[in-house]
Amino acid sequence: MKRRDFLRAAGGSAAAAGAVAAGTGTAAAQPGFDGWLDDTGNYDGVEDMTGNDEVTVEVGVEANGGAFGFGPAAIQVDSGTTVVWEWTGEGQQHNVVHDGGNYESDLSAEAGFTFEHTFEEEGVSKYYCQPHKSLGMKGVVVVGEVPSEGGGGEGGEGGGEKELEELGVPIQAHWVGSATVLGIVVTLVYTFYILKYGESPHTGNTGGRE
Ligand SMILES: [Cu+2]
Repeated sequence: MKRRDFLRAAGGSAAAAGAVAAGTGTAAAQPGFDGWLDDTGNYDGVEDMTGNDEVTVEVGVEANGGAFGFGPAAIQVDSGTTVVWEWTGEGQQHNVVHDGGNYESDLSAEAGFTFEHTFEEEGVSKYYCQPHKSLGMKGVVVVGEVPSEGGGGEGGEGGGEKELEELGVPIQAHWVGSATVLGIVVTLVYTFYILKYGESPHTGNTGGRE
């Protein structure tokens, strides 16, 4: 009887552990910029840097398998803001090249090297580092409003479904986390009662019910 109780308690713990594993999915509620940052390892959403005349983006932050990232990868600024890119000196030679030719820096590997551009026009400005573009060293400057998912192709009503999807992931993860805690507590309480009061008459007789 002791061994069966132990197995029951162990089974409960295993179920709880399974729930933990199922809850490790990550949410991706962030604009994709038409896939521009799909292979950019350090992109985790657009950083709001509005309200500043001048902001700084680091060139050569740890990302994409080395010091091959812009930090932050995506920023939001107001019209008229000057973005200053500052080289960390890590990851060999980098540059800042606009995808469209509006601005382009020199190549440099020097810590403290800077390049700046003032963004007047509202919109999304995509840029990359020429030597490490294929590794995912890319960035975005959003001037003004951050576009909705998909880059502006969808209207207000069509976007509703996407928003629900985005909300669904964190809610599910939260629910699984609560279920895990509940499962552990139930297992502990069950084990405590079995140890204290012994086996109840009905334990092990699960076949009798429908
Ligand atoms: Cu680079």
